[in-house]
Amino acid sequence: MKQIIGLALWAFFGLLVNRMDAQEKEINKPNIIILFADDLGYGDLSSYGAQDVNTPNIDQLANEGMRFTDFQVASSVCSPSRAALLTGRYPMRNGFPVAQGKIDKHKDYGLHPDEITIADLLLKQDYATMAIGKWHLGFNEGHQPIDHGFQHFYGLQSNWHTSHPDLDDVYSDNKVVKENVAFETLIGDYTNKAIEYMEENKENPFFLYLAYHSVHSPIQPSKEFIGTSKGSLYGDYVQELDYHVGRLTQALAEKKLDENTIVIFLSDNGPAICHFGGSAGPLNGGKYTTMEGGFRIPAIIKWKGKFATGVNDTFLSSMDLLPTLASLAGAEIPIDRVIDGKNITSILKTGKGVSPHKFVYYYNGINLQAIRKGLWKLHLPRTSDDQPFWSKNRNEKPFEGKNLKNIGCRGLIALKHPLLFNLKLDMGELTDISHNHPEIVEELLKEAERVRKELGDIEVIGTDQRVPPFENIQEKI
Ligand SMILES: [Ca+2]
Repeated sequence: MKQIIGLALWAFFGLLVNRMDAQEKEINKPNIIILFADDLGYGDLSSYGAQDVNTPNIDQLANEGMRFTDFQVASSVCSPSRAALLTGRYPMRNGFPVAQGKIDKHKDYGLHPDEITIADLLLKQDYATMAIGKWHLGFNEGHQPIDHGFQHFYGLQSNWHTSHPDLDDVYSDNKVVKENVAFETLIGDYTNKAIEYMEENKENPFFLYLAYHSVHSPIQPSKEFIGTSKGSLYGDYVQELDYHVGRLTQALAEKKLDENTIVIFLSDNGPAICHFGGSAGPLNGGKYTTMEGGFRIPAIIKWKGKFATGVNDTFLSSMDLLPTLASLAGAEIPIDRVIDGKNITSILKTGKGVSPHKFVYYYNGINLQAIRKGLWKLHLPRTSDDQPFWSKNRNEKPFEGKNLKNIGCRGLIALKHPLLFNLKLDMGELTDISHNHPEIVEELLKEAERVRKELGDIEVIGTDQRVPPFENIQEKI
């Protein structure tokens, strides 16, 4: 009898310990919020040196978390940057190298069903998952957020626009719930939804991907924000974004969720300076270009009490988020494919460590235009014809190696010879030093040849390239 009681007690305590282990694991799975701004430039926030705007809420996030000075996205236009963040893979690899339009040509173009997203991985770890805001990775069934690991979606399929009847309609999951919405109402609506979602899921781990339209065109802040900045309407628009980020971080603190929530704030690409304004700060070029102004973005990561704080200069990529977040949530990182991002958990925890990236590639559309290795960046020769539709300018004369200051927002459209920059000394890419370092030029040109074979280029299909389902990939029509 004693033996039986002993066994029963042993089994009972065993179960109790198992249950406590399970609960412990649940508690340790952090909530994850990615706040993805649109077209916000490297110099658009006061914490990144902006003088004519005041962004106290995002600055506070930077003060309480880690602010990165060399964080890159994988494309300088919306859709490919988003595809790379969500899959941890270069746009050439995941099949989404050009921005998507509501055009007949792109009707079958969407994030491929075989791609694995951060949401897919976290959903398997029992996370609640939701995308709010701008999707821009496919219009049709099979390509929606709910087809890519998000249990719920609330937002627009693409950029807000009145040029097509569907582009100003709000979707909930895959159904239209509001038609012809006024643009200015979206940012508050999204923030309300996000706060509701946090409340509903405060007892379980959740992943919220909140992709604001701000500060993409139309530069149209709500009327309460007009005239609030020292800058233009664009500055007001940035301040409106800051206000809503503040509402979210405040709600997190009020719900006592901030100790178990990782908040990641970043932009999808640089500012559309030529068209709408914005600032890339000390960087050259902006959106649509492979200069640093297109690819290097403001990025802040905070996990109260768990991650290091301060300013970090390590060269990192938005593609690193997939393996990092997967590892923090206890998810398996896919091994049946190349994941270009690296697990940067130890850098986030300690604030120390070197970049895990040996080489990083800058594609504009399907054209390989630059390669980076550490502090070195080599721009590769190209013609205007090699450029995707957003960068073509057939009247542009090839750049001859002078007046890099004057290339402005258009970037280097045509280039006859490679240009080499030392980004540590010259983050503005103003002084070509290719003649002083022929060995670096040679090494990077050799790597360009290698990666073309793997990821593709103009007229080269790569061995690990997913090709979009339409002809003349770089053309709009
Ligand atoms: Ca964008």
